[in-house]
Amino acid sequence: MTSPPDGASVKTHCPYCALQCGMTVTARGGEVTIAPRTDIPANGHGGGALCQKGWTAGELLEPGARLTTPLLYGRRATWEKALDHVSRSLAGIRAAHGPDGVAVFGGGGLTNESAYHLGKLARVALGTSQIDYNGRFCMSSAAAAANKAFGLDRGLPFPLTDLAGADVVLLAGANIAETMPPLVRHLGVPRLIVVDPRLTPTAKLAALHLQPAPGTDLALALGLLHLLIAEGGVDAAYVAARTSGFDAVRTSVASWWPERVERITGVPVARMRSAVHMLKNTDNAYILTGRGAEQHAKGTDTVSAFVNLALALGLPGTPGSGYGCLTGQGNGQGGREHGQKADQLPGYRKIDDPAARAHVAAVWGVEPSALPGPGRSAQELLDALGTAEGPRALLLFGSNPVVSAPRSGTLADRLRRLDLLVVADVVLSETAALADVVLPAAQWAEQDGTMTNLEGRVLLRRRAFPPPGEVRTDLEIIQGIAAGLGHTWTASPPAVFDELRRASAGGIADYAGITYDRIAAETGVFWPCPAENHPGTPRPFLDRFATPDGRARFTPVEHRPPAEEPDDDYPVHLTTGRVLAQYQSGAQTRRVAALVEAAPEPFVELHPDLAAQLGIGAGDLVRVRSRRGSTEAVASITHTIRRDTVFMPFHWEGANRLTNPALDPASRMPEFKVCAVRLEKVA
Ligand SMILES: Nc1nc2c(c(=O)[nH]1)N[C@H]1C(S)=C(S)[C@@H](COP(=O)(O)OP(=O)(O)OC[C@H]3O[C@@H](n4cnc5c(=O)[nH]c(N)nc54)[C@H](O)[C@@H]3O)O[C@H]1N2
Ligand SMILES: Nc1nc2c(c(=O)[nH]1)N[C@H]1C(S)=C(S)[C@@H](COP(=O)(O)OP(=O)(O)OC[C@H]3O[C@@H](n4cnc5c(=O)[nH]c(N)nc54)[C@H](O)[C@@H]3O)O[C@H]1N2
Ligand code: SF4
Ligand SMILES: [Mo]
Repeated sequence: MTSPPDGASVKTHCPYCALQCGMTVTARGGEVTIAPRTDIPANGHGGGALCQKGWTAGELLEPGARLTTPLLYGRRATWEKALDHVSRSLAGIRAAHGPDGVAVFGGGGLTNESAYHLGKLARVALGTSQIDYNGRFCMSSAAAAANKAFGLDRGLPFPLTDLAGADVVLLAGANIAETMPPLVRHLGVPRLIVVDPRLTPTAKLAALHLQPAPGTDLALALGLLHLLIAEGGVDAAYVAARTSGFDAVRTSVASWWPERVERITGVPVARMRSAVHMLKNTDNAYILTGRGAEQHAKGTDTVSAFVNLALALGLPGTPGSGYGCLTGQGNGQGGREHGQKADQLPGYRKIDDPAARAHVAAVWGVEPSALPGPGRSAQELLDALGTAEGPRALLLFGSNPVVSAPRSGTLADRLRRLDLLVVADVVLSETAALADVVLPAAQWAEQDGTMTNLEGRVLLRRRAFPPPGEVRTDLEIIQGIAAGLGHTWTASPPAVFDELRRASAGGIADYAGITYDRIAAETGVFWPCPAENHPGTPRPFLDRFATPDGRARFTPVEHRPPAEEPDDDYPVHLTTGRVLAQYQSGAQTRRVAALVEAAPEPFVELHPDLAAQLGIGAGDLVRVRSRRGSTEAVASITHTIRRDTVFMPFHWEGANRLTNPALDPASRMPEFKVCAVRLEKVA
């Protein structure tokens, strides 16, 4: 890969979230300047915005915080030595335990090319079924519900710019003012309905705030649909023409009368009625879900309940309205399409579909029978590591599960029990610090590749300058590991992308017609795009849904309580999430000075009444304990949270020692958003 000359400005995209705001990166004599692009719609209606994380992203590129050489058992090593150790260990583990003795874990921040090659590394070079990725912790419940309802999972099945025409937007469990600030600009002046147990900065913008107890959105959505039906607000013509299964859903919500829902959720009936009135009295409404509604052991059913509401209102596939999931990670959308998921092959194909296996095997030049079947989901995979039946080795790219996985207190022990842990990362994350072999990876502005943002728009990240030290790109690292296993693969992003296009051709997420040149010329191309003369598909559901009969499916679902409810020992709900200035496990943002200044330390948000009851004052150090572990955090006392609930961000190691790994049966999503805790002031 060549780099542009010193001082040249390169058009690329932000290293962080799924909005993938456009930015120009200019390096002059080692100084990096970042500016927002105006040609990329994501940056806000009219263009030009970045959040604080985006503005300060240049600091990530400074060598100080970076890994610059491979580490072998904590010592600097050459690539040759490190890769030689990896291939010899892998050979031994495979000989002793079979191909499933080796596991691979990927990330939704990797480029499409890297995610695709990581899947191929697992299925072809290692022959293992044991691959999954952190997207399982992210939008997997929304994906499962969208696949059921629409036959296709594209976070937003419409361009962001459509939201400018919205009159009413219901945001269920999304705090976009902190997690995707430029998205707020897309909303024009709609009337917002925000569903969140906290009065977040987003809820403060809302015309109506519904403040349910964590883990009760499903009951709330059933209650809203009950009211909509009772008030004659169902779009009967749409339901007849474009959907199937409404009768069963109508019957199933009949017993969800509003007073019952108020008892479960704590949301007053009058507020539910207001929400229904706002939604039914407009032709331009959107329902959008975020992690607050989704990260539950019933997340899939909860999203199905919101989709049912959207379908009854006639929103999906109707111009000027819709349902969407706000995908989170930079390549959270593309990362779930190209084969790093346990049950998937490239193009969003199913790994147990014989036709899908035949197509992908032909592209990979292997027999379909040589491809492994589905493996364990992320949390089940992490739980199996180091056990008698589980994998003995893990290759981990682009995730920091020691901080971000639920019940994280036991994970470090399991990782230590492995025969081999290899981590490819940009920095020495908490997880990398436990690795036998650490491989220094290039990051966003140092490598070319494509990213698919939350709209399903395939974008191009460009290399602005070469990586420091001996750092290699993920594709080069995968190439090196594959070579040790006897495979000669390219590490050239366009060449890998061309292969991905062929592997995805004819699949649900069809990239066959997308090229780097086209993306650059058109500022992104929406999938599916089956041919180079195909315009791409910004709104896939306008004429029909991707189900066999073209109709969207209503799914009857029932409310149930969270896996763990407060009791005498653990009397308070804990919910977790994000703050504006930190990103995810914090591996990157805890190394950026301005962001550390803005959000320096772990805290726990609690209501003044609860604080008074527990004798806790603002700024006190508090021990928070659950059945799985305990951690300490500074008390932040605020009226914006329910009395029965506390909130902790998960950007620091600690919050996830408390969380409950109860899994959703369909998506295998852990219940990050609700568990039971008790709090005490640290003396
Ligand atoms: N600043 C920042 N931005 C980010 C990220 C980041 O780490 N930091 N990460 C990116 C990623 S990967 C993702 S997935 C997105 C996530 O984006 P969001 O979904 O907006 O983020 P969260 O803070 O996880 O959750 C949103 C809200 O859910 C609420 N909530 C908690 N429990 C419940 C519940 O039971 N029901 C409801 N309705 N709400 C509940 C929380 O109070 C919180 O305000 O953000 C992306 N953008
Ligand atoms: N309690 C609680 N836990 C949660 C959540 C929650 O709401 N509450 N949210 C969940 C969600 S939605 C998500 S998405 C996960 C995310 O959690 P993680 O998977 O831990 O995500 P990151 O912290 O983004 O980790 C990405 C890692 O990859 C590295 N990296 C960055 N760029 C590259 C690259 O190009 N190549 C390589 N090889 N490495 C790179 C970064 O330095 C970092 O160490 O956390 C989940 N955990
Ligand atoms: S909103 Fe997301 S993509 Fe945009 S600058 Fe902030 S972190 Fe980057
Ligand atoms: Mo996420």
